[in-house]
Amino acid sequence: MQHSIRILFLADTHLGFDAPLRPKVQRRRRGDDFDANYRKALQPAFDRQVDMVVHGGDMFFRSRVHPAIVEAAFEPLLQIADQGISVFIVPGNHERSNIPRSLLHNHAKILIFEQPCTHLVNLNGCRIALAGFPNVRHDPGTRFNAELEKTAWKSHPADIRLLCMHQTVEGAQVGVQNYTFRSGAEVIRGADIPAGFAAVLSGHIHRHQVLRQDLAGRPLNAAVFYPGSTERTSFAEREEEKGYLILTIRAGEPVRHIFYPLPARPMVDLVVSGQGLTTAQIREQLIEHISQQDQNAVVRVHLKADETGAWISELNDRWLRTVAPATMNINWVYNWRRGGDERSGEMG
Ligand SMILES: [Mn+2]
Repeated sequence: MQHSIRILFLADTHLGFDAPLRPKVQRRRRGDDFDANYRKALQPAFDRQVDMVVHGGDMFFRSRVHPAIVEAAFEPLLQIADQGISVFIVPGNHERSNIPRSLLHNHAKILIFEQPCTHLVNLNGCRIALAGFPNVRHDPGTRFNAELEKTAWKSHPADIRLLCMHQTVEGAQVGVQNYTFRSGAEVIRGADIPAGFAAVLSGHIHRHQVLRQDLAGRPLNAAVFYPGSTERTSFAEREEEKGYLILTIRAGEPVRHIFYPLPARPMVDLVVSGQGLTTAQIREQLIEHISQQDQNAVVRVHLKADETGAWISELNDRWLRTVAPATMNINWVYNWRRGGDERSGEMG
């Protein structure tokens, strides 16, 4: 009887987010949450509960991060690879040329899809082919077929084929309003996924989801698995559970998956009406509102008022931190629009 293959699949870890090496302001940093969840997500590999690890891209939160953060991120991957577990990495939109990946290139068990290619792994007599390509930023909808062709996935004999990428596929949903990607240059059509793959493993979409059909209701040739990000990277993700996937694969059978949730702190929008109030009254109102929040919350404060000039320098972010518990992240958002999900309120 053939063994099944277990794959730990995580993506969009965005390490380095709110993690300054020499902070000018002493306050709780969300970078620690990102780091902790990254390590929690990798634990099944340390415990040897999986046969391989795939990181679906956006390991870091932007294309330039301090070498110390890169080193800290690679260290657990090197340890896992030292245990003989293969680690596959898809370069995401946040990391292409600027991340010094040479630390990883020297390890035979760490394989990075620097260009379109297919890696072969032999596990328990089962030949697994992982085809993949780095994030295509411009016009992936049109270029998908060509990128896939460049991996030469068909020319490798295999029992199981997987496609690894960092892209948006038709039908993927994001945000509190369930924005759905339908068509356009940045969207890969579901119908373009060819028959022959057991599964598509993709990063990039921060909400965990599994796509099995296109928007016309036609079944996809292979399910598209998004583990989602391992932490909430913006307020648009405030209602999403975060975690990672373990996929169980057996030749000729549908891929099974289990989503393992990771801790995420509550995210709160605090809207204060300052209309017709004095600075002292606004101060009291803010103190009252803040005291009602979870002390580990990530809070962004909006004020609805026409005139904000008089009190803004007094009740600034620094002041907010003095009245909030030290365990809270809190700051003002000035460019808020009702119903907007702009990526404001992030802490740099
Ligand atoms: Mn991302």
